[in-house]
Amino acid sequence: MTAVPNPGYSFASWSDGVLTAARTDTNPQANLSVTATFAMAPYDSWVTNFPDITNPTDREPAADPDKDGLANSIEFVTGSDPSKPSSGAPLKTNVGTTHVVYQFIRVKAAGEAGFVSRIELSGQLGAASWNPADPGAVAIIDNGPTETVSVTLPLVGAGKRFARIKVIAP
Ligand SMILES: [Ca+2]
Repeated sequence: MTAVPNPGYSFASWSDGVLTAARTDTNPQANLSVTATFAMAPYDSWVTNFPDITNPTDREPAADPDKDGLANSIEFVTGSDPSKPSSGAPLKTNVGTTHVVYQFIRVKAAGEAGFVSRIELSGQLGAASWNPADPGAVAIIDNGPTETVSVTLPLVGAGKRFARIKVIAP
């Protein structure tokens, strides 16, 4: 038999300790009664913290029910409240004399749930012009439950540079 989770859940374990969702019990000598336990997926568990978001489509990762320009997936990754407009952008910019640093803090559990997040750069904001920062410019500091992601780049002369947080939901 196989334990099949509902959407938003994943199989956790059987009550007798078997850890694979699919199992075959051969030659049982007595009646066998086992129960499957399911765990809510991290994103779905997180979104239940915000009961004000009642419309199911507003609970999707790509939705932005508080209309602050940050999709739920970004609010999940950066740990903000998707039901109240966020004050201030999660991506911070610090301009020094020779370099600029772009930085955001992300929740490690969101990465473990398969939400890939990174800083992307563009010279002219066109939809196809965004590229991930060069890995050599990226630094990640472990803060325990969160990580600080930084991209440090030399200041450009007269050119413009734009930066954004990109989150790819699983
Ligand atoms: Ca939002």
